[in-house]
Amino acid sequence: MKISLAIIGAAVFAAACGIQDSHAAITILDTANFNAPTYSDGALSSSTTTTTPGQDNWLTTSAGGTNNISVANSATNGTVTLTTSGEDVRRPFDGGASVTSGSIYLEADITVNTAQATGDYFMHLGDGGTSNFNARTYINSSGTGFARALDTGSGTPTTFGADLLFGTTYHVLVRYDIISGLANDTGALYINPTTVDGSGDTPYVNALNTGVDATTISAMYLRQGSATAAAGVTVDNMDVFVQAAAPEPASLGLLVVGGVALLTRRRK
Ligand SMILES: [Ca+2]
Ligand SMILES: [Ca+2]
Repeated sequence: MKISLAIIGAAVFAAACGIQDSHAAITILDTANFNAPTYSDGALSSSTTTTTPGQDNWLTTSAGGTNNISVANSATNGTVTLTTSGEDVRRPFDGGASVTSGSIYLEADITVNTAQATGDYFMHLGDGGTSNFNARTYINSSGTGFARALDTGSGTPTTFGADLLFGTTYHVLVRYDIISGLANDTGALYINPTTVDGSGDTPYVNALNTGVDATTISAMYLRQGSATAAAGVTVDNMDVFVQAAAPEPASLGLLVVGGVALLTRRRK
């Protein structure tokens, strides 16, 4: 929450100064840093059912109890590490929020340890259930390292980006655009973007539109893919956010003036 308050504060300041900032109003829908005291070492969810909350409301999506996705090092700076096969998990957006239009953003810090030629997806968005998955982010082996790709829905990615390095932590940002109509959603994947929403950066790769477009996005997911295709990857600092339309600078200016007047009155 500190982050969003800081952003809102910066936005108010920017608006009051007449600065146009497209990232002004950000709403964080979901976040996970895998750190104590919220998290402790062990499975995010060990349930064999798909509806029983585990740590911090993480739910089993499939194969609970088999190669559970687990938190490590939570006392210092917790992370989760995905391998191949076994449990997949998801975390519904806080307060049951859902997104049915516009752009939605998923970000995380990832360190890839191993990858395979075929490639598989390890992180995505979805409708909160166990089968409708969108913004599927893939990793395959490439050159001496790995590469990433993004599909809007189910399918096989054909567009992998440039080679990246094993053992290096990258900040990845995924944008998914819900567009009215069938088979027309878009998106982009950014590596170490310099802007919050990637708007000032060149995408590492654009999403391939395949499968069924999203109608509702209401959870973030981690997935351990096929034994012959998936990567080994460590994940930290996941979150999902949307941008609200920024208020008009004029009305925000009045709001700031009103706030100052109120403070002045209280001090008297
Ligand atoms: Ca952490
Ligand atoms: Ca669409």
